[in-house]
Amino acid sequence: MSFKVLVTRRVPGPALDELCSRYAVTLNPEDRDLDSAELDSLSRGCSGILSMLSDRIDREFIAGHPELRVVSNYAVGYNNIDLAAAKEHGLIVTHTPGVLTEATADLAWALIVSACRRVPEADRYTREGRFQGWAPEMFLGQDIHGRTLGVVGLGRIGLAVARRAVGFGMKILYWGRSAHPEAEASLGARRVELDDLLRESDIVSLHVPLTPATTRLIDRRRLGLLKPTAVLINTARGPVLDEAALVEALREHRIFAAGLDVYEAEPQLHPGLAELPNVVLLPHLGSATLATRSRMTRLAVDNLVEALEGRAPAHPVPLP
Ligand code: 8YV
Repeated sequence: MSFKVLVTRRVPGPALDELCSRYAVTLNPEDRDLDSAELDSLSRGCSGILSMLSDRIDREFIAGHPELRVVSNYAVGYNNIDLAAAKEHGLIVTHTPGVLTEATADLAWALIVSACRRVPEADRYTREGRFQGWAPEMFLGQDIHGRTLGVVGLGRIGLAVARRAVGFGMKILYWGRSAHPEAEASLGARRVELDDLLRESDIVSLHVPLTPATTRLIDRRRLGLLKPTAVLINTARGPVLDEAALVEALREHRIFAAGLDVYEAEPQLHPGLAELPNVVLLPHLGSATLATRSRMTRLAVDNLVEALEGRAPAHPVPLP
């Protein structure tokens, strides 16, 4: 049976072509997000949507599209979807966990190394022709090896980040809803209270999903607990962190540096953030490798097809 399906952005990999040959697919031809009016009109009569995390699938949208049976989100996160409304309307929601874990952990480490060793700052300096010779105090950074990594949220991605820290001879602290005896045994990770993790860690990396409980988890008070030499990394979701308070902390050198892949009002940056030299800024690249994004396409397409064909998709989002 053929279904009407909307794909809100072109995604890499052969699975998209398979979807297009199977169903009546409307594919956003432009390299930009759909605005809410476009999303609304292009979704008319669709049974399925392959959505991006930038598409707001809120209560009003869900209520306005009663024919919709499945939203297959092209991301592990699903904070763009109103799950309570999905449940009320019998809508199936799926996501793409697992396949992007390692790529996102790699990117968190790219930010750790870049922020600790001031890589982008030094790169700019060199290409601007300002390198006049080696100097003993030029671009002094923070050691990574042998220091303490604090992982906030030891889920799939947090654990992959922690595993990499073993190669750097780091001590690992973690904070999370539940204990992880396996990580404690194999990585020597120690579970601590969040405030203690912030006080004791040299590098703090955020890996919690965005929920009401984690919104502004790292607020002004908690930022104040970090060491003046600390480096803070966020590859999770922007609103987990108070970006205005972070700008102040960086400007006043109350922490050493930060590395961000996500922002509170993405794609906007908090005023002043881009002017600071002690922050590394990336445009939400967590899973951005061709292989990973192609695997995400495979998963998102399979989830969509399974749900539309009346079978259980492999990666449903549990509804509240
Ligand atoms: C992406 C992500 O970079 O999966 C997520 O939740 O944030 C990352 O994989 C992006 O979401 C791709 O849509």
